[in-house]
Amino acid sequence: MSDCLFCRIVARELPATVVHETDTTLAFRDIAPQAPVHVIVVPKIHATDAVALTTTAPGVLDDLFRTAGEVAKTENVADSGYRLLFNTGVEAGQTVFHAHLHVLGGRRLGPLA
Ligand code: DGP
Repeated sequence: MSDCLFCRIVARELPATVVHETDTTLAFRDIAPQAPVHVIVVPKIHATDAVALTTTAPGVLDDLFRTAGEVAKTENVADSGYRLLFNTGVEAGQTVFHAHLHVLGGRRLGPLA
């Protein structure tokens, strides 16, 4: 989708600090990090949110988690622990309507609001 921010990052039309890439996923640093490690993992295919992705490209959800696991290792938070989070819909705080998995770590994270 040409007007989707994360599609444009996937297409390399917009810059991002990429930390990991597979055939189906791209992982890059969040522009406004909420923790020392804050990486966004997106499917290369467009889907509005994670649940929509289960219909659009079911297997890719597994790929997102696999990539998140690799990111956790390379960012050195795999042993200490990290948070994986999908915001889904406006009330949950989703602001970019292309499915994305947040990988957060590097500090003790508080309870979810
Ligand atoms: P969410 O609130 O769950 O939709 O998360 C969207 C995240 O995307 C938010 O943490 C900030 C991040 N973000 C927004 N615009 C950009 C951008 O242009 N580049 C990067 N790297 N991250 C962005």
